[in-house]
Amino acid sequence: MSNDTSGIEKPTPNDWFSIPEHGENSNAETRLAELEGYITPSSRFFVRSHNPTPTIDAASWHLRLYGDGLAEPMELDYAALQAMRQTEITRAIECAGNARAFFAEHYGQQAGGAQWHTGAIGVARWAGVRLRDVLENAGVTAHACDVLPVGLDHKAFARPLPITKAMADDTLIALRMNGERLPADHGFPARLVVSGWLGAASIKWLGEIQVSTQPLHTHWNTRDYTLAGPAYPPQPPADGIPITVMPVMSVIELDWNAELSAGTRTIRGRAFSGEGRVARVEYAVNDDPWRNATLEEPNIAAAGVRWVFSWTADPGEHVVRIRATDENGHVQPETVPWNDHGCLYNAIIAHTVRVTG
Ligand SMILES: Nc1nc2c(c(=O)[nH]1)N[C@H]1C(S)=C(S)[C@@H](COP(=O)(O)O)O[C@H]1N2
Ligand SMILES: [Mo]
Repeated sequence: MSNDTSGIEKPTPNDWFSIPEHGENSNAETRLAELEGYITPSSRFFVRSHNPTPTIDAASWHLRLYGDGLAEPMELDYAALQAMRQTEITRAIECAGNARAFFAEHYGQQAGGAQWHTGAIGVARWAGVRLRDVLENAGVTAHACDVLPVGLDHKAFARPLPITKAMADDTLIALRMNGERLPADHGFPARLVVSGWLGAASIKWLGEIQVSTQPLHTHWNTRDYTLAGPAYPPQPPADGIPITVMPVMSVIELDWNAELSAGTRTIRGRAFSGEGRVARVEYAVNDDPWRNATLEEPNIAAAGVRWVFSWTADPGEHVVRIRATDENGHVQPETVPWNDHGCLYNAIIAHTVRVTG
């Protein structure tokens, strides 16, 4: 059933969310057309879970740290994490499968998985403890290589990350989202926020963290969330290239196949790069040349920027294209090579807009 969101706790009304085809009952994407402002309210933040939202009692919850990369195993409860130094960062979380539906548009064949349009991205203020502080308290050794956070959801979701990323300033064990305790659907009582990386790295409902002196592998960095297919060499034991940083991408804050009335219209959207700040956003209407959109403050690395342009819309069918460039000079491409899991579709998208007279 494609409209079933029974695995999500919060309301997912039609004016805030659309439900991707071939998703699980715990998937809902944000309708970007209904958003205002830089921060995505938690009530409207997309949900991408592989299992229904679990109910976790913070009073009896523990985070267990173990593995041969630590001096000794350790357990922390909710109060202990709250008592540690808290840091707040503003960051996007974007699913690696965001815009997967466009593989079908482009290649005439669906890539397997939830058919997201462009709403599997959101920006929030995340507050909590640096993962580095927790690892250092647990006596992380110089030989630590990989860190494996494990979720407490049914069929525990788990995806490793290298120790260097785990120790970064902006890798957090978040306890709060947008000034409130984490909502259940977004990982209560604690989730990881791995800045700039695919959403799948930001493990929700954290239960365990293994620290290993050896490289670690799970289904989620070997058989999914990889770039696999004819254009990509396998990296055994992975079927392709395990995805890390998210590429430069833009979204337009209009519904898919939007209808507008004729006149001077303000077109808005966002652009994002996992690697840094966005340097430029351009737009092109029909066959007109590319022009610069205006970037609005704030412009935060790995959280993105809002852009705007004014358009004199005449009645008829129009095609609007957006192209973002990040500060490292990476530009959204015209096409993205096919990959079997339908990940990292960041090509320029042709938005059809119907203008009525
Ligand atoms: N425990 C757990 N963590 C998880 C997931 C999951 O299914 N279980 N999904 C991941 C994926 S694929 C994404 S894109 C993000 C989505 O975060 P959100 O639901 O808060 O938007 O959570 C990640 N963390
Ligand atoms: Mo994801």
